[in-house]
Amino acid sequence: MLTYYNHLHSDHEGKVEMFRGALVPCFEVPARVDRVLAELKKRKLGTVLPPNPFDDSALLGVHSQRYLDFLRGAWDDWVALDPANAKRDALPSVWPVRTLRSDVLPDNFAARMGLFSMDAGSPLTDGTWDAARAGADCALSAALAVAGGKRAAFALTRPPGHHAGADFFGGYCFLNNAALAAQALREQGLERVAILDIDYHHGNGTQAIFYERADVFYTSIHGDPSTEFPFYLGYADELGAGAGLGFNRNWPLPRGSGFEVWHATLQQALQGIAEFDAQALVVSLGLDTFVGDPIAGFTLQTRDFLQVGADLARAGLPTVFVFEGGYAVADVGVNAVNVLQGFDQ
Ligand code: Q9C
Ligand code: ZN
Repeated sequence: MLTYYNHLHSDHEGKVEMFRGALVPCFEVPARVDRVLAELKKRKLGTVLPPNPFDDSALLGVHSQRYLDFLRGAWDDWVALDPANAKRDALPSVWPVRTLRSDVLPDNFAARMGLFSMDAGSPLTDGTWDAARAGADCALSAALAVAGGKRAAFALTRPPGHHAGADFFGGYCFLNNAALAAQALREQGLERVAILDIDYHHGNGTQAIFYERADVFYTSIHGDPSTEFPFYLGYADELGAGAGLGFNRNWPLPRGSGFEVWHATLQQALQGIAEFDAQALVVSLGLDTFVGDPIAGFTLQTRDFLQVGADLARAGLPTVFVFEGGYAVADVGVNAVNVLQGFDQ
């Protein structure tokens, strides 16, 4: 498995996230990717390369200019408020919900943080832009490798991406790596691209980015948003809109679901991808479906991930894997590489 490894991922290292009214240590930590890299090397599963650099303009097919301008400058703006902020993560605290305006662009930093975010669980730090930006390069590099004829490639990066929308961060995500990969495949001439999201959480950002498009089919298996993050998207009745009607399919499963039901659901999602007649596949590879995950509720076992990889290979499509969630740090390396090895065999 050709892997593009984000060598700058550890520049993004949040200290705390808001959880049930308290600031708690971050779950989304650099060790997650370190574990996957160590396991890839241990099993000698192909070449590991740094990403190729892409121009910022490559992000504009997915993200808005004003969001990118905000994100690039946010840390310096935060520290400019108070030099003591250099030692603190930036978190939002106010949001433009219904009846408030999201077309304005306040000067106030807290107001801009809220305008461009969806939760207070995603700390923005000194290295967030550099890490996320290099992660986008990994996703674009993997997409170009696959468009150029590679059977598969893996973007090994953090922070993750699938909760990030065209103009907001949240759910630990800042730039939507899977969406960038899908858009790059389209721009390389692949006419129909499917995104299969198997992270425990619904990829609200990815869904929203492609919701009105017929050329990118988004399908996701995830914890029922009625009880699970991101709560406000990911229901079964979200089928796409406008030209995109029929090109979005969600498979919410109750908290506590195990591999038997999850695996049967995967076959249904793959059938949708086959019916769409996809020419390439992007997999949002979250490993937080694992039984030991501290913030999720499915019960997949380590061995199950080998089977998942084998099932994905049977789709027979050029495939870009993008690393998303998975917070059982001691197991995330073995679980992720099991998917990739199951795919390669
Ligand atoms: N403190 C991804 O897996 N907060 N994001 C959960 C636990 C949000 C997860 C509360 C979870 C987002 C990419
Ligand atoms: Zn997740």
